[in-house]
Amino acid sequence: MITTINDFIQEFETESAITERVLDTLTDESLKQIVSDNQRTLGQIAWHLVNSINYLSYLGLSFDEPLASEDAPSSAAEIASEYRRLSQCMLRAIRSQWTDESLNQVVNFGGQDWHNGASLRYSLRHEIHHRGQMTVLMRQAGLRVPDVLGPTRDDWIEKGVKPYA
Ligand code: NI
Repeated sequence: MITTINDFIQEFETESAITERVLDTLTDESLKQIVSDNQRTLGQIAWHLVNSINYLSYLGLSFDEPLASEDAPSSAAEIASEYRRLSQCMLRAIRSQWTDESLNQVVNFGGQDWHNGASLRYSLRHEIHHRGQMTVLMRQAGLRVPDVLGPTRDDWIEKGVKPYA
């Protein structure tokens, strides 16, 4: 449960710096990498991560810029820049429209009651979940995965350290 706006902003900024590193590593070609036949592509998962920020606007926050589109762009640079735009939009909305008290309010969404604090926490976990899926597909697409929560295998090799299996 997130109980203060500041807690959320700090947590979001820590995570979004990592997400930006991951998104900035994508190439247009890599977006076509698929999980398996008839499953989502890396580009669709990346875009799902980005346009899920829209959901916070359905909880009563009003964004001062257009929401992210439904369809995934074919440009990796556009996905990364839309993530930055939407994130800033969402943070501006939270800072200007919610107080710590707002986090205790309950909003009915899709037939379920959601505490705003729980929704913010869910949005962080959702981003982390899909980011984890992305890094596997990025490896399969031949990209070098950036540091997410510690050095990568490539980082160890570069330092001359034998990576753990
Ligand atoms: Ni999802």
